[in-house]
Amino acid sequence: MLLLTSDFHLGYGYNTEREKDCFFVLDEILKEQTDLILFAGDLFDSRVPRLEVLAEAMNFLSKLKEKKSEAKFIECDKEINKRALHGVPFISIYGNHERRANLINPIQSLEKAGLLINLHCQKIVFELNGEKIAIHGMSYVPEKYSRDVLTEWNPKPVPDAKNILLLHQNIEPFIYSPLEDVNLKISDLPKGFDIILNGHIHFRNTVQIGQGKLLMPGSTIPTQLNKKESEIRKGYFILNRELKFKEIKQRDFYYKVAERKEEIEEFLKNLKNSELKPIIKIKIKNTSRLDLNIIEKKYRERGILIFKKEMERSFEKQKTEILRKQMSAEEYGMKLLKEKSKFKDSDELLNLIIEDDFAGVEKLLKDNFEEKEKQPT
Ligand SMILES: [Mn+2]
Repeated sequence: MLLLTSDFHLGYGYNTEREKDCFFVLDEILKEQTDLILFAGDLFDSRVPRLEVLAEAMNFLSKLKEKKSEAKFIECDKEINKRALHGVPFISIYGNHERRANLINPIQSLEKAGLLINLHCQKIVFELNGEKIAIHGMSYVPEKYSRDVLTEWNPKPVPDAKNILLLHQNIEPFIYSPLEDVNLKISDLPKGFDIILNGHIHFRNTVQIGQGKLLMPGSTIPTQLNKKESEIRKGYFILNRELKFKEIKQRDFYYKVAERKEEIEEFLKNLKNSELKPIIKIKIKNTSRLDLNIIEKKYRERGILIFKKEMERSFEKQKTEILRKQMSAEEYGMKLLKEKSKFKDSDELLNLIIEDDFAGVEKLLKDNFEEKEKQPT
């Protein structure tokens, strides 16, 4: 049996009421009798996850090593740490939330410890119950390069095998947010794969393409908190003879558009009780002037309340906001430093800061800013 999943976003909601929610999926998966786990990117919510979050991920991956799997390793077109094959192998690509150009990312760190296998324009082949399973994977590349990188790699299905391709990209018409770039179209996808498992898209979807399926399992917790996410339950896919979706433990999530205070209170009063406090997002129409603090205080035991005032914002401003949200602090810092200063070594400076290299930072800044003072006397 194969387990197909994506976008755990471990670490999402840190320091909020929801900070433990991202870990629900790990317990659920550990209860499954699976032979292989295929993961399509964004294991973490951040490129440099907190140690608390990393510890949960490592604990999960090492528990997989104690479980039984019938999958037998045949070959991989890169050298792998054989320890990663113990127990239930976790075959992964990294997503946009992990990618760190030219720096080791958290998925690659876990790979070094033999806790998972990461693919980037590579494939790995197993045998399971007399059938060959070939897993091909391309980790996230910036959208403007996605088609070129995929075309150049040109993955070919292995004959007489079940072929699964892991991706983490926008694929038109499936786009994470309408403000993001998209370069790949369904027609660009390579032919002959039984399943293309695509991460990045946080709402679940399945599309038949030719003989195969484009499968987007969605994130395992709601992160976008939009209407679409409120309509689709979270979970993962299991592939035995048939493909089956399994819902995981999660909070109910309601998305409500309202204008008047009475309308909001009516809605909140009539919510059905549930074991976990639900997430309630209320979008307030432009025209209303409400004291949301009062409503929040009165109903905070009913649910995790998120209010959003509908405002008129320019497309450009929205785009900047979205871009900002998707960038890590490091990417955003890099962008601002480049745009707003003439400091030529901004990339290096940020890398040194991220690496916590005190001496390096000091030297770089001294070399750049103290030159004038050092002139011969
Ligand atoms: Mn994601």
